[in-house]
Amino acid sequence: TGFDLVIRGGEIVTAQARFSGDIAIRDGRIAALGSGLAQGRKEIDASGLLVMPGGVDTHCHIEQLSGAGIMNADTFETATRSAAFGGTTTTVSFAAQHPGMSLARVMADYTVLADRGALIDHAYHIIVADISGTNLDELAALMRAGHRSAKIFTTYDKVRLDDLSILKVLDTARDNGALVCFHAENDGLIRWSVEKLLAAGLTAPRYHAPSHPRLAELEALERMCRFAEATGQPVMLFHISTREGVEIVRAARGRGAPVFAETCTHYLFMTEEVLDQPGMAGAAVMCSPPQRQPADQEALWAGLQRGDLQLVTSDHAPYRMDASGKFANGETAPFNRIANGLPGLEVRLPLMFDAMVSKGRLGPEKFVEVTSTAPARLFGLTGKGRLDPGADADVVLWDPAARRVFGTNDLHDNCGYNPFAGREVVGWPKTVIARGEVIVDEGQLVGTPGRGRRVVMDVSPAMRPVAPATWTPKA
Ligand code: DUC
Ligand code: ZN
Ligand code: ZN
Ligand code: ZN
Repeated sequence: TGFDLVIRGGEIVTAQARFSGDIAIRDGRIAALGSGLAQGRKEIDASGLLVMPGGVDTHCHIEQLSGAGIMNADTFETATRSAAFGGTTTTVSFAAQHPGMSLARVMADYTVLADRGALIDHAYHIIVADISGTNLDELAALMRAGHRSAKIFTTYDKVRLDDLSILKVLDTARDNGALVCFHAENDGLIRWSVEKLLAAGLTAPRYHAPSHPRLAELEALERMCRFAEATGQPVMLFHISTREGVEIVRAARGRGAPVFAETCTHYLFMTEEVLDQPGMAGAAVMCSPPQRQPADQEALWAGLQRGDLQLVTSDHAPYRMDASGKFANGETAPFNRIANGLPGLEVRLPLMFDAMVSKGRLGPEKFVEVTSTAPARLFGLTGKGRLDPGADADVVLWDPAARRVFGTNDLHDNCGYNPFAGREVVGWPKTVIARGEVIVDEGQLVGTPGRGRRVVMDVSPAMRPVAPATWTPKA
């Protein structure tokens, strides 16, 4: 009955509190917290370190074919390795349906990929792009089997759903217990903007920003909030990038609509100017929605502080700067034919820690809350994101004084560049423990790819439907 591992003398930080003490681990779970705990078979001296739950990144694209048919640069092995080096111990990536595919089949295919390569525990969002045939029944069955998150696009050819299909997916989630996540941008406004820019000969990467106007985000966010209200089904609005977007979410939540929302690292730490680089260099940081203005960044931070936004994810979507990725449609492709996304799994926690703890913005408990505890709680990842006895022993030992300047190609994914090169952060993960096993130690990989397990999502409080605002049929 002894402890397998005792992490001794660190400063333990959870979403609720901070205190000096020891953490004991047995059979891959937290067994005890306290001071002067009994000797473990293995001991780690954590003096001078923060001891926190490992990061939970509930929005990342891994080994996924994009709607445009371009493959991510990462496999589960390279993506989860990168995550672990950055202190993240759980990912939720996408099982992506394309029209014509059966949802059950899609999930089976991604499961094979993750089982082969994942270094850390993982779950999936089911991208629903086609509800024909038996797909809604398959979706219901997957949800009941613990795949309790669906993801819908309101834009992008091939993968976007029309309003009626969206409402049917919301009904299916409501009946079975799940969250429905959205990439919410108005498709027509984007296409209309793209056409005008191309007609004017404006094709450089920086025109990606005006091609995804703020109003496209606002229209679709508002519509999805109204759908949540109409059906009573909880929704998660991905990657809020604008000040007005925060206001829409805040107003919806104020009306009692079951709406949750995230922002991503690159909206907090980059503005639209990053796209304006010589030649095609801006392609490296192109994502949708695009980065916005400094005033939007302030509004996003304020939204996090107030709780209008509950979490910060990476939207890790790696494409190499070559013909396999960003330039699959040619080295001088117009902005609308360049793969969208940037790597973020490894940099998310260091950037957020530097801003929130080292620079003092919102503090360490809130850092743990928005990067680990809240994502785990909302998505029903019951054993993750916390350090209470019984929780999975996913723990990061963080050196708050370590200083690092990001290099041009220093990440452990397969993307080939670091979009934050040159930026200094204070604070770095020293030792990363997953289910009681050290997987990264002092910059060395120790864990074995494939050791990660699928996390079954429980029905979380956030998934519980509220009364729909629309009529219900009367007998
Ligand atoms: N935007 C998305 O919506 N998904 C992947 C990458 C991106 O930039
Ligand atoms: Zn697995
Ligand atoms: Zn998206
Ligand atoms: Zn995404």
